[in-house]
Amino acid sequence: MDIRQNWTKTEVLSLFELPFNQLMFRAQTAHRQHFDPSEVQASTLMSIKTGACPEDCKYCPQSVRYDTGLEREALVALDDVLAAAEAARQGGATRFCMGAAWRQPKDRDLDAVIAMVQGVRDLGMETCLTLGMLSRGQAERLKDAGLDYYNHNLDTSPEHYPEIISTRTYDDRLDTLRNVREAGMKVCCGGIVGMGETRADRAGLLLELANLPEQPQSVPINNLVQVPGTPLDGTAPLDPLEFVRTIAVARVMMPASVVRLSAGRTEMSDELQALCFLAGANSLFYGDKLLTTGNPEAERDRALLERLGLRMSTASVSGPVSPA
Ligand code: SAM
Ligand code: DTB
Ligand code: SF4
Repeated sequence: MDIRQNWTKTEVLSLFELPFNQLMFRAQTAHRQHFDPSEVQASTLMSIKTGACPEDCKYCPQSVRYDTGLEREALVALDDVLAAAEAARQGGATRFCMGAAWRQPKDRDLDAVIAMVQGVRDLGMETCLTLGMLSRGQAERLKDAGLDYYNHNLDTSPEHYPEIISTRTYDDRLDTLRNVREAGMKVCCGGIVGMGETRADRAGLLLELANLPEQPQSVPINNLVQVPGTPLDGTAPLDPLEFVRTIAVARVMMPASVVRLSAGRTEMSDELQALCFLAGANSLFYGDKLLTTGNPEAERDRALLERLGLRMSTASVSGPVSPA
């Protein structure tokens, strides 16, 4: 297998520095060794508990510390979750991802969330949760309930991290990822770019992800959605071609992982998204909303995929396939 988990920062930076066409070729080559390059996996997100989060993540509209005008909502009722999941399934999504603005779930919260996981599974969809930190016991409860994926992002490089979040450490995040992994669930773990970080920080994030004891099965790359009221609103936007490079380097370093073109697509042209797919992205969030902010309308995404000759996978993305 060509999966390496001993990358050095120098190597990662040299990937970023490749001439654009060379980098795209490397990414395409890696992509085709593990996946059908015409297939894209679609996940739909739902916020099951919104706002009033005690953490201070500077990008996030849901932190209680920033006045973003967001209305807080208690845990959503099971029937509403299942109705949204069924609509997502009918629209073509294969995975339903439920997010809660918690630092860490309370054990009694998990009872309600587990009923949601079981209900969504019964619809025939893959399930994903993102609830904040998890203890080993909580991870095991979710695994036993049949949860497929747990999303917990590293967000940025260890060096840049203290600029972004002070209420939980990088090591806290690594602990949660270990708990999820050791409980036997699939890990969805990525980060955010466009937060004023340097290229070395983007390289540092990808280095951490690729060198984890097991590479995450799913790697969401988010472009910061700037929300008025959050400290990062007004940050100078990232050069779009640097965003494409970040996707391509992620693809080269984590060739067997599904790389998701995640938040920030509303602000992207079709052409930029096409470059991201060319760079090896093979998943997206599908549906008019992310958690609290907008996402391209499903109709626009269907049209984009059709224009590009890409198809949504009907199960989890298949791979590996022989090069086309
Ligand atoms: N509270 C849980 C946590 O932080 O782990 C789960 C929900 S949290 C909203 C999930 C992820 O969304 C964050 O880790 C972050 O990477 C991403 N996110 C939040 N706000 C964002 C924004 N404005 N732009 C891009 N990504 C964002
Ligand atoms: C991830 O990496 N991106 C998603 C999902 N995992 C949970 C969340 C994006 C949130 C964007 C801001 C919002 O809509 O609140
Ligand atoms: Fe809370 Fe998650 Fe937002 Fe951080 S990213 S403030 S933990 S909801």
